[in-house]
Amino acid sequence: MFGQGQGHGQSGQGFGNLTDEILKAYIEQVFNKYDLDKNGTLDEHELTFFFNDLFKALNIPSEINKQQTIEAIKSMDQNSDGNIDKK
Ligand SMILES: [Ca+2]
Repeated sequence: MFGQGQGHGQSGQGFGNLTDEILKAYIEQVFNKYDLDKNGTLDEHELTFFFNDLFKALNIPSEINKQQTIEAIKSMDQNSDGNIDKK
């Protein structure tokens, strides 16, 4: 059929991996910046800083408080320990 070699370029499917790598690097940066006590998880205090910086970056004129952060953690927290783990 068509040449098998055509699928081995850096375009096409490779882009998905690239995006994943960028996302991982971004998460790593976020953790390095906001994990203030460097324990590998973001607690509600650290995440409040993260969300408020995110809103600023997105030009959303609102602030999140600690209670709202706790609610957000509940929806993201996979092992229910009150922290967001680096994945
Ligand atoms: Ca932490």
